[in-house]
Amino acid sequence: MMISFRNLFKNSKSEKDFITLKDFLITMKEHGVKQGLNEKEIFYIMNSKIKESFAKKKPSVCSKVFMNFNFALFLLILVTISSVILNGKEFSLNRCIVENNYLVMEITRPITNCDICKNIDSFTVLEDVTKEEFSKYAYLGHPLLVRGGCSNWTALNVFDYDFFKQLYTSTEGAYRSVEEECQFFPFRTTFLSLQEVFNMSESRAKMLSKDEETWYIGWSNCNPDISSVLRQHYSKPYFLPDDSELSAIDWIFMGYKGPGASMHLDYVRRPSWQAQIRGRKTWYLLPPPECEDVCTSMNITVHRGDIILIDTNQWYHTTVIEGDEMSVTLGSEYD
Ligand SMILES: O=C(O)CCC(=O)C(=O)O
Ligand SMILES: [Fe+2]
Repeated sequence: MMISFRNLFKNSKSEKDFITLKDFLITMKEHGVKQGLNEKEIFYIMNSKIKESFAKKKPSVCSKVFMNFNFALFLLILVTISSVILNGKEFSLNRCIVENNYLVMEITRPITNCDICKNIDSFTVLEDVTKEEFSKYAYLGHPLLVRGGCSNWTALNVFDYDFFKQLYTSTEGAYRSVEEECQFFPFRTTFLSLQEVFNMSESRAKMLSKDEETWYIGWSNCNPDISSVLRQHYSKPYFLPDDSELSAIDWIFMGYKGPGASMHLDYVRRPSWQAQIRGRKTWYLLPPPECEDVCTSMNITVHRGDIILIDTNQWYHTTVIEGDEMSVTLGSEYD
């Protein structure tokens, strides 16, 4: 029988420690970014703080075994992070602490409360929803779709490849901020940066010939100059609670037909919304393994003008771009 780390510690007090470790890493990262530190500096401080906190703990007889596990976990995280750095791969502290490292993600995530899918087997689809109605669903963790939720945004007519290319090439420091503070997801392409995406041939960028290789990429924006332009064309989704803040970071995913993001779980603080600005995208969700008895997998196709809302920390998700039109989405987290 296979015993996973999670099964081993399910319902034990270690679950609490996983939450603490996750919160600790996220808080450290946020403080570092605010203070203008780069990723390597944040990583260095994180390491020394974690070491410090382990050193301060006085091992009691009954907690020795558990502390050994914590130390092993710490080593595992360090080894994994170091190997990612040594391999020269992108290591980012924004959306995922260690990108695409499912083992680290899996062992550090808290056990899901399976109420997120109790008695539901598909997305809850809302239309013309009021703020008051939406508030009944906002924090249940059920996957939601608000049909036409962004249909009045000017972004629908403005955001496209040329718009983003022009914005990023004409804004001082915009590419640098993606490299240094934000995150770039090449997915299945060989692009190394957003700048490379905007340097591809016109024919591939617009898929003008059938011979062109399809592409799909994503990035986050944390550049205030870019944000202020983007925000002239969209706003916080109208149905979100008044006290819910619009996060400073926007996520943009763009590209053509075929597989999008591969199946993953995110490592962020809050649930996410994503507005479909152009094209069509299908989302496939899987519940976390501990909820398999209660929950089912589900999928939905999001059309231009719709907004999808998912707690991507709890639902494993993957995406597929449908049709021949370019898919453009803009999203953020909500609280
Ligand atoms: O839009 C996509 O293709 C993936 C988005 C995603 O993984 C997310 O928003 O968490
Ligand atoms: Fe995700």
